[in-house]
Amino acid sequence: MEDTICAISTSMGIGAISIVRVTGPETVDIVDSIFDHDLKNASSHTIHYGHIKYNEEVIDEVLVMLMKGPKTYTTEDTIEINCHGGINTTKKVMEILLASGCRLAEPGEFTKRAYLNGRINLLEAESVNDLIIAKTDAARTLAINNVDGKLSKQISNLREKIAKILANIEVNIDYPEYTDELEVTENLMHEYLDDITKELNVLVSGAKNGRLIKEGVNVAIIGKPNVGKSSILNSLLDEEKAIVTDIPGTTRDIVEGTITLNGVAINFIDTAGIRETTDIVEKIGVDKSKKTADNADIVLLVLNNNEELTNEELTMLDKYNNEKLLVFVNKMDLEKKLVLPETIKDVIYGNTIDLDGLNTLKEAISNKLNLDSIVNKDMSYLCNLREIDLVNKAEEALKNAQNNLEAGYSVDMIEIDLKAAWNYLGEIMGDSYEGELVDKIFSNFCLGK
Ligand SMILES: Nc1nc2c(ncn2[C@@H]2O[C@H](COP(=O)(O)OP(=O)(O)O)[C@@H](O)[C@H]2O)c(=O)[nH]1
Ligand SMILES: [Mg+2]
Repeated sequence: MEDTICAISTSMGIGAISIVRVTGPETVDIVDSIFDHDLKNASSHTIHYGHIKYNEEVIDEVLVMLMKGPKTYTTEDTIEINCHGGINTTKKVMEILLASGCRLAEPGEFTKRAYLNGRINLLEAESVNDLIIAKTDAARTLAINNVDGKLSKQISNLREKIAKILANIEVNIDYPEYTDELEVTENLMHEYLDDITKELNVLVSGAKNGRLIKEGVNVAIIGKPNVGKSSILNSLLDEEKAIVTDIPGTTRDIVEGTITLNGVAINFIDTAGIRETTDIVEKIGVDKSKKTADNADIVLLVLNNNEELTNEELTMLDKYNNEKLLVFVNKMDLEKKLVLPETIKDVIYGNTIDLDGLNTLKEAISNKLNLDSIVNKDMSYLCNLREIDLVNKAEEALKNAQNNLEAGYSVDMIEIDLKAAWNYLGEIMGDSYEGELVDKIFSNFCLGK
């Protein structure tokens, strides 16, 4: 990293303070040249009050945080200038830095340097971004846990296990005369693979939770017209978001709104009532409703307690009667005419006038997603697609290893799949491969004895 970069780290708008950040080898020299106090001889991790000056003109009164490497975010010399907020001053300080030898940083370049300089791994770097974009409490907790390296540690431990097995196999092959080293028999290999698979499965299934916490959950509210879908959305959101009338077919386009349950974003999507119709606009709405339901994480089918079940509703019960269906029987304040098939399990009863019914609905959604147990202060799940793709590949490689072992291939053939799994897990954290594996092998065994 030859050059010195700078960027505005706070968001651009009117505010009391803006932070301009500088990092790289020339950091101290550059900032010293535009600051009216000596920074070159100052000790590290100190704060300096003074003025940014350019061509004898005072630009701003600032605080300069001087942090010399390696104990900095990027490990390089870093300075943060706390200048006055507001667009003009902040931009001016940036302009002066650029004119004095800094280069404008690319997005994420400070964190990229932290990674390339070995201070954090790729998983932790990605988690920094997750922390910045987190919209809910759960997403924030997950991100900060991942930044702190809990997940990295879990993955590193698993890789360590795989590396030990690989080392064992290598020693068996290359140094058969070392009889004191453990011989990897087929039985032992089965044991090893089962153990690793179990640990990997925890990561794979945890990733589902990670996605749910990071991205939130989509709940499609569907049902025939006039059962109270839009009323439910409005009551949940506590605002008149969707139009409610007693005219069937009022909702035609999708209306959405988000609430938080256990710190997780739950996005409710109100849809047009599903029915046969010749109205072209309503028909498009009905098609959209069906698509929304197909793509949703949870389908909330609303029925009217005051009406008998229709064939169309039976079809919907049938179609979504799997993991993702929740049935809400609305209008319980009216006379009961609805009879539900006994096979339908997850049913909540209520009305949109009385809040209790909706609290039960919220609870049912939380239970269905298991939010109570998956959201906790110690959680650590993979949640980025790049990472999840790699953990799935690692799982695939392990399955191959299992299959090949069962098919009677020799243990050293299994080594190829194990190596692949080890590599994929390493890629999650951006580790380099062969060299590290070689080092590992020889650090585990005292072959020179
Ligand atoms: N009695 C009663 N009427 C309700 C209830 N929920 C909604 N409604 C009424 O049912 C009609 C249709 O409601 P709406 O939310 O527009 O239904 P949608 O077509 O399914 O979106 C409106 O007149 C609502 O006021 C309820 O729990 N009890
Ligand atoms: Mg509606």
